[in-house]
Amino acid sequence: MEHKRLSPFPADFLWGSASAAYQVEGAWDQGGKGPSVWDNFVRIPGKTFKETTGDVAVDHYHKYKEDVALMAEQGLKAYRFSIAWSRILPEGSGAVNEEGLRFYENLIDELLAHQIEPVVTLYHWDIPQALQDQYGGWESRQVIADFTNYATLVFNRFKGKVKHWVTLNEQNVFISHGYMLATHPPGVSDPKRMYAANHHANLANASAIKAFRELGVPGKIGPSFAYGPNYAIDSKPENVLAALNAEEYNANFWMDVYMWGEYPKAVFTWLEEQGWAPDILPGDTELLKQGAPDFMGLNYYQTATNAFNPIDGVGLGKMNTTGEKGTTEEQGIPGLFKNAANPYLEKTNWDWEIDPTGLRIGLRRIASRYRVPVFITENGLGEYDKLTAESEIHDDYRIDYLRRHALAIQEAISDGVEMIGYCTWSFTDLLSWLNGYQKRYGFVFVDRDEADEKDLKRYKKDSFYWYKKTIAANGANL
Ligand code: BGP
Repeated sequence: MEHKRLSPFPADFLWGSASAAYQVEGAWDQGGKGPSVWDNFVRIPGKTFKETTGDVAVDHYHKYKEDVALMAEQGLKAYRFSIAWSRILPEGSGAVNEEGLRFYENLIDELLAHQIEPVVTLYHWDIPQALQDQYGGWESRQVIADFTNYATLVFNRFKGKVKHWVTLNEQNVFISHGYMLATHPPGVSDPKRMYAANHHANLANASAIKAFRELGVPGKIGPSFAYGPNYAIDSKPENVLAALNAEEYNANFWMDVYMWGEYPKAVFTWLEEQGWAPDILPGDTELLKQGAPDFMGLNYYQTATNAFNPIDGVGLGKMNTTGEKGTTEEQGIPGLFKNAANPYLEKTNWDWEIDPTGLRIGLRRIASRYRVPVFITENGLGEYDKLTAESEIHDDYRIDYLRRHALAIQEAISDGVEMIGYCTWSFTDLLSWLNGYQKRYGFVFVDRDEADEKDLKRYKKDSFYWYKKTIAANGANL
């Protein structure tokens, strides 16, 4: 279906950009902040690329005014950032750290003073270490009440100023990396524990949304989900079935629960067979259904292409965290599906397939299945960038990536998908959890690397100016 004429972006479309507390703030032990699980995890040898940490990150905690000034210069309409739970509640629950609340209040006020809408993520992976120590974090049902208490505190403090709220960022990623791949904290590899923790995260998400409504907070709330739409490698029926398995297992398994409060039947049956199904207690389904989001937040980076995988086939594989193209290992779920290279798509140096049409497909699938507006809360290109002798960064590859993805959004809008906005990942360069500082995403280059914090000076990349023009034209220049 090719549109001859594209519909324009809505007049109030939020052209934005995003970050997460641990990846930008630094000041990990300042301002009364308690440690989060990431503060400890990065100190375990071999866990991150070249042992990088977010101790200093890009020092946004101290440089936020400078960063907001750059956002204002670009004409950004929205800035998505996350609140570090342990800056507000150093112990996870109990005593409130007013200094932490004040930092975010200052940031929000600074944004509003420049007509930039703050989009607040409540949780971007940094659960307080105190809760991990006390009861195993997401593995205990106690986390539902504690997360709701934290969310309520933040809602009450910032209601009226913040109109779009994100509950959990990429639950599918922090749960699978934390409890299956062991590449994120708490570094566990145990499917039974993973599905239990995941169920608690679902309940915490629903409970926070329910509280949001009960408090009468004006605005909209939803989770941000890392969705990579699945394709079959070809039309061989067993490969098409593998792609369906992947879509149900990797996507519907989360989004159906957010929207409908129920797990997809086939996946749940499979989990029961393995002995891994979470315990669904009386009242759980009711709570999940009461916590249906107002929008689906979509973090889109790539699609996945799938093929048949026999019962004794390939399992978990290593990711490319070095930027050496072609080092991603083959992976899948035996008996369900495996991933295969898509012959039609180019890859980044970290082996992420570049697929703007996949974004249109993903938007269409979400809109048709769930009938809610979509807010793209992340999309971007992680690449090596070079600061020239003239202090410029010629990231035409990033402009090309973002332009094609923005066009795919416009096509989806023309298809009838209701869109709230587009937050690119990321505004400044920042720490990539497992890939250090060399995998850059920003419109603004930050001069530091793994070995040396240097002066953390900010430099506008070519993409900065491109996005500025795009925002000014409300996307009419794509
Ligand atoms: C998403 C996360 C972000 C960010 C991004 C890029 O999964 O929500 O926090 O890191 O991916 O990923 P990476 O840094 O691994 O390249």
